[in-house]
Amino acid sequence: MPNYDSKDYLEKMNRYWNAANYLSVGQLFLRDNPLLKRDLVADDVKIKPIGHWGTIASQNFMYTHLNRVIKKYNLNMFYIEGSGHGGQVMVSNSYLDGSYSEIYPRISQNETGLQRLFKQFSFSGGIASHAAPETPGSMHEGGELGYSISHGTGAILDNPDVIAAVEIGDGEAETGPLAASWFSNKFINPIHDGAVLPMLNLNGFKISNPTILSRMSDKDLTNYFEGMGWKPYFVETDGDPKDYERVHQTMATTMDTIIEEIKAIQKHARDNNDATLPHWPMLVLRSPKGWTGPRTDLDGNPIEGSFRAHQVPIPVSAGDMTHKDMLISWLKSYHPEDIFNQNGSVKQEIKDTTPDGDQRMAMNPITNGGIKPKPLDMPNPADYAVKIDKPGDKEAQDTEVLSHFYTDIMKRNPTTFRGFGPDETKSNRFFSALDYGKRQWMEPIKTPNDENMAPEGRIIDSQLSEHQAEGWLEGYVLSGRHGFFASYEAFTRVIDSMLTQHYKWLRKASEQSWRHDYPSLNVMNVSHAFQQDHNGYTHQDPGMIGHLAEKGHELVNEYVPADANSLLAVMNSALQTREKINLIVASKHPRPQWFSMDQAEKLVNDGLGIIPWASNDGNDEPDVIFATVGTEATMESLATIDLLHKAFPDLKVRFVNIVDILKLRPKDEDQDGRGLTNDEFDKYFTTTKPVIFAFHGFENTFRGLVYHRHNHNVSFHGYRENGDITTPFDMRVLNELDRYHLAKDAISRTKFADQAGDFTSEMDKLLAKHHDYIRENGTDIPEVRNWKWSGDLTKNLTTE
Ligand SMILES: Cc1ncc(C[n+]2csc(CCOP(=O)(O)OP(=O)(O)O)c2C)c(N)n1
Repeated sequence: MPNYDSKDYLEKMNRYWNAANYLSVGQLFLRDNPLLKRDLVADDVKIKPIGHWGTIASQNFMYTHLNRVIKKYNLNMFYIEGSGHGGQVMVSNSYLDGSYSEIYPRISQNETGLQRLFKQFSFSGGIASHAAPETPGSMHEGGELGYSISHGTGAILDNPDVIAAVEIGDGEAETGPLAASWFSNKFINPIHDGAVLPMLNLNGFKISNPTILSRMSDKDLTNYFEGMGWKPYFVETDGDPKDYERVHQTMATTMDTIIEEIKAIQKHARDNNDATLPHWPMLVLRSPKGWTGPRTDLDGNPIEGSFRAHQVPIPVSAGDMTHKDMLISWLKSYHPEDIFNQNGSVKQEIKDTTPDGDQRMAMNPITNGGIKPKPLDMPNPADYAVKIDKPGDKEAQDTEVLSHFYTDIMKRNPTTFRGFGPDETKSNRFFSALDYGKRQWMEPIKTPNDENMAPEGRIIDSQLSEHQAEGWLEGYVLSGRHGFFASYEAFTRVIDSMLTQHYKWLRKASEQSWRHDYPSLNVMNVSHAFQQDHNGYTHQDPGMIGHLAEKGHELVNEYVPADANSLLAVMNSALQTREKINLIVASKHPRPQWFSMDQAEKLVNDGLGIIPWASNDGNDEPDVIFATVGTEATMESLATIDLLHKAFPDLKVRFVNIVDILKLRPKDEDQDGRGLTNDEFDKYFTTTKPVIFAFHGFENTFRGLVYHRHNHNVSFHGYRENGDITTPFDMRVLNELDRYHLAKDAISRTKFADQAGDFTSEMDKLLAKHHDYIRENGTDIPEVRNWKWSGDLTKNLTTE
């Protein structure tokens, strides 16, 4: 075994670091002549070098030292590249440890492979300029900054042997999500979970500004991080940043201390069953931006140690070779003759500093679908179903019913299923799951003031941060486990760009044949737009439906179940899907229950269905079709049918409930094959009959979904951006999603329109009564409060 502390070993590591830096600069500029064996000519250089230099050498330095501690301490570790845009880092290091060529044999370990490696970077038909799905060892989409610690934390939950080495840019550290994510340590259980090692790179600059943290003193930084529960260790390169030997020595000693401390924390906790919240160590590396690169630009301004190092620091390209000597001397400063053999392969003594097999960070299985991933062991959702004797007879809280299902999933899958949320699990009525699973919480627990808290909880919802909760879930599912994130509907908008980034990850990852797949990301929008009567307008926004629908891709599912059994059937399906973003809009307030478990399962399998007990059109074409999406839309439409049937007994009605709303999209439109064909659509909705489309969501989202269909006789009633603190029914009236507006609209579109004068006046009177009554009494009119589905419509029919 080598002496990892010897001068000789550190000297080899320095050569390895040089190699990684050489490869990274080569990727930025070159498309040929990778070993500079001949004079550098314009054709050897990219026409437009694109990429980032500033972050590279410091990250390569960290990677070099992580390789050392992995070998020295036999670690199971993976790397997250937080500051993004330094795409060469993980590529260069995985090339040096051989994994890149194993995954992409075209990029071979010789001069031809090097040439291809250089050319493909940030190049048409090539690879991204930041850590991406095509990057071996990455489980983190590095384009949008801010989520590195949350992703690392999600991945090490329930993975006690793993350390997430998370590099964080000092610019990235200024983002809201990253600043919030220092709190992740409050939720890491040293017995059952692994560890996160944050490595903050204070390189001093962002794109063109200094960074805030880098201008703070070590004392203030120490106070800050200690206050946040971390124990910071500083490694600084100032003095002479080129004094590499000293910096390697300091870094090696510091990394030893950090790893030994992590191990000691875990050993103590595990030997003594003591999960007391520790102060986990972290690294702060102060190094110049653009370290080891060109020192000044043509005007004498500093590049190294300045924002000028951020992207491409010197003006060399195929079109302008005037300063090619700057590039050549920069590349040669890494001594390629000490790195490469004559045929372009990397010298063995350099390769010897990297770990082997799956211990290479680029090959750690946690970053590629997880360590021994397994499907969930699912209970039967029918065991939790609400028994339906007569549709609408019973009320239930859909999420409360679902919670019992979740509880048993937790029991059957004690280390692979978790719930996440921003302090809303109780508000969203997941009572049973909280009672059984508890919230994971490592700070002191104060009973009876606290409730359902435990160091080994299965739900993490005790930080009020949508970014954190969703980011942890992403880390958890990208490392092969299962779960859900449940939040207020209006505030999942806070993380809509995170969902976009996750979507991009899934899309690109699915194009990589070597990547394993992942469990889906389940996002539950509870406390939704029509159940915010107590919080009002600020809490109403169903826009996530439109945001994700716009992707036009099968990677997104959107379910809006109308009752508890439909929600059970939806979650039973969603939790078993792979590589999707499942958006589920769920009701938490007591609402009438409609569908038997069999009906609910069929609705979810088919995506939508004609409901026989609410339709009297038999085999004929109806006079009007009610299409509904969601709890309130379904209840109001059924109430409308009751009103209409009483006034117009001959009116032929068809009632269609839609659960899987993207089924409405035309088959093969955009990149989505799941939708109904026109023939299928016409069977549900005819080509000419009026469709009163009542749904949960902005109207344009649904207009877009049915725009290309034959039937344009569709009237839309969705969320019209109207709201207030008011009564539950008034929330619907304000958006004309209530029974009285629906009834007026429906009848006016049928052959009974001419006879509808009295009926319409009656509806207006009821709306006026409602208006005055709620202002006087603060509750809904008795006609609404006491309404129950009559079933009169089908009383004399033989439908079930
Ligand atoms: C959320 C987000 N905002 C802005 C950007 C644009 N951007 C890319 S790199 C960068 C500066 C990053 O600085 P830092 O994290 O310190 O990284 P480094 O200095 O290591 O390059 C910015 C603002 C981004 N990628 N993501």
